[in-house]
Amino acid sequence: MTAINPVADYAVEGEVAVVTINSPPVNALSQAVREGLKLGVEKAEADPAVKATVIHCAGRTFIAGADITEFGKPHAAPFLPDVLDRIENAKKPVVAALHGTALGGGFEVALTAHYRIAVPSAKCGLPEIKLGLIPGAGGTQRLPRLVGPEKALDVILSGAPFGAREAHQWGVVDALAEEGKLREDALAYAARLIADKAPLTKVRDRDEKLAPARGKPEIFEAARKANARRYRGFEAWEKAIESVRNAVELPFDEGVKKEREMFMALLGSTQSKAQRHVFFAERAAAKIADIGPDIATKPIRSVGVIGAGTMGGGIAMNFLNAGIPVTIVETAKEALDRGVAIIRRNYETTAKKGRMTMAEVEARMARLTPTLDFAALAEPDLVIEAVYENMDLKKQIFGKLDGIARPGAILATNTSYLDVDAIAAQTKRPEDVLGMHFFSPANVMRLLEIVRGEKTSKSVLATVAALAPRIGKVGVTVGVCYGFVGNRMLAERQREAGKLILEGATPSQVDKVLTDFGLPMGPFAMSDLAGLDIGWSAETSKRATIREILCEEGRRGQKTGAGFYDYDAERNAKASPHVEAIIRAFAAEKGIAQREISDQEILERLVYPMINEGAKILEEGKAQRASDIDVVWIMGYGWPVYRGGPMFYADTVGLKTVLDRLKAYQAQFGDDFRPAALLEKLAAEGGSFSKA
Ligand code: T1G
Repeated sequence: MTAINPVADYAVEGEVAVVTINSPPVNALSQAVREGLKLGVEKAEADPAVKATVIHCAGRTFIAGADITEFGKPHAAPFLPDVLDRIENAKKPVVAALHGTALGGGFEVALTAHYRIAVPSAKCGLPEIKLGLIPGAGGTQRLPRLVGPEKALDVILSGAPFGAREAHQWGVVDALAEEGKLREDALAYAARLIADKAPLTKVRDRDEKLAPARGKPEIFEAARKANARRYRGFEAWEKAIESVRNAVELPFDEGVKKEREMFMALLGSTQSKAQRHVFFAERAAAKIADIGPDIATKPIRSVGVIGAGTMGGGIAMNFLNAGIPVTIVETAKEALDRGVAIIRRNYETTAKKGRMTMAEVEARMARLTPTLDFAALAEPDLVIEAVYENMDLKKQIFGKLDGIARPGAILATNTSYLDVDAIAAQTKRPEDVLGMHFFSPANVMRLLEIVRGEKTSKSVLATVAALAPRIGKVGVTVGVCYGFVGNRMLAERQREAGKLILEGATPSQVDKVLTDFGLPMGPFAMSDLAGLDIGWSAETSKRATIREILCEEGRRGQKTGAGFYDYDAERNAKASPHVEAIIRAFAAEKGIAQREISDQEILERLVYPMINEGAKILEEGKAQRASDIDVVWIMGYGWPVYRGGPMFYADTVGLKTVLDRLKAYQAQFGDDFRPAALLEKLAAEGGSFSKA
């Protein structure tokens, strides 16, 4: 065994050379890895004793793609296309031995080998679309030559990995190794290739899967139709379709050249920079400054949920899905039965869509123990309170829970806004108390705001942070303040939205500005969905706001068929002239001048105060880093990933621009727009949030 460079070594066993890449954590195609591959294959080519070469990787996975940390930095030779040429034009068969996740450029390396062997647990894939890219090293040209354009389009447009067994059926992988015996089976496979004088088949020369697709533009139209909704606002997906079409219609070298051009253009695009930012932001969010691997975590073997309403039921499902038994507690049988029935119905709906078997539905339901007996909460390692947003009730529950939950149990509140420290103070164990703020629908939205109380112990925090990925959530640790991070910023937007419709904009215009921006829905559609009557009471209502007027008229949102919008039986929204008249009359009563308001002003007045609030959140230390705020908004509210999150977006607009616009609005509308000190500072320094 000789070292080729710090991340690659070379050995010869019999007549087979083995080039081993070892570059933790995922053998990404850094400059050193590219160099190791190139020199290793060249060494094998020059070695007369060698008749075939195996490329494989040490550690957890075969090459998992280009090194995303290198993007945007000056690229050093050898460049990936040159490395791939060396492999594909080798005079001796090259075998790629796959384990773990052979993704992106890693899978493209494998596609330039003459043969591929994989362990059954291995996965392949081209996830570049998730980074706002298309495969940039031949993936859009070689994969269609193995599986045909339709399947290649599925793989490239979904970005989803596929397993080795499937790859073997598709002819992408030529042989399956025994689990845990990849190296030896790859060597044996290479030896057989030598013995059989196996041909040096290049994927690039194969045409049998392309020929039937020639002259069939409908293949690409179908792909466009099937993906238009999902990729609304994104750029890369249409380039991916174009590039696969080139594979069918153009000679290989021309197709690869065009692929590279499109890839390089996307690499420099704001959308791809945003999506790469989010890739790292999601991983950074899991890192808590003062919580190292030395902090012991507690076992979470069972969970209690207080409240079987929409949130309690959704929260319970997350744990049932992760195989963790749940005891769900209600005060009334009817509410308990209803909550359990909704959980079952959700699972059965998933099963009807073929995404779960009925056996799995029953297995999950078997892990659920519904009860009216609060004392049952003496058992679980974690108890999550999910009753409605009323501080007195939450305090009363935690006081009671303190006397029932077993010592060392973690006590969490799902509150969306309220003071977690005040709730913790109701117990004799505030160190065991924190917030676990799920986002509705709790079994779908990936965000979990982990609200760190003043007295929350490091062990409790570390335990819940480690639990988040186990239940399919991205945990973001936030500080105690009204609305924490997401809802505190949302309040800024809701306030401005309410003012804009009194000044002349309509609910539809305001909502459309945000849906055009890429959000799934605007503030008024969102209010109708949630229900206008949250926190409203007929007793105290006095037509003081548009919302009160609508609630008093029975227009309480989608659930009543009318709110800001009118809804048909399928809950399709339509602008309501009646609501428009209410708004105009209300504004006239208040003496608010009406005017045409531009979409740009609406966008700035909705988004810039959110950014400004984000700056204050950072100043106050209620979020660890700006990218955490981006993760909150992408995972919790559907902020378009191709815009990177509110703070990343501010950097792309330019902090000086944001500051100037806030100052202009402050002069016109007052101190709701007063710029945060951090924003002033960064703008003055020409700085950015992502580098703050
Ligand atoms: N580059 C750099 N670092 C990477 C990386 C990559 N491609 N993939 C992962 N990491 C880091 C990650 O930041 C984390 O670091 C650690 O590895 C573990 O990752 C030419 C141009 C491979 C399935 O998109 O999907 O090839 O936080 O926490 O959950 O056409 O990482 O520990 O410091 O995610 O076990 C295409 C992206 C690139 C794959 C492992 N490839 N990675 O998941 O661990 S573009 C990808 C993943 C490309 C070509 C184009 C996952 C994983 P740290 P992790 P995991």
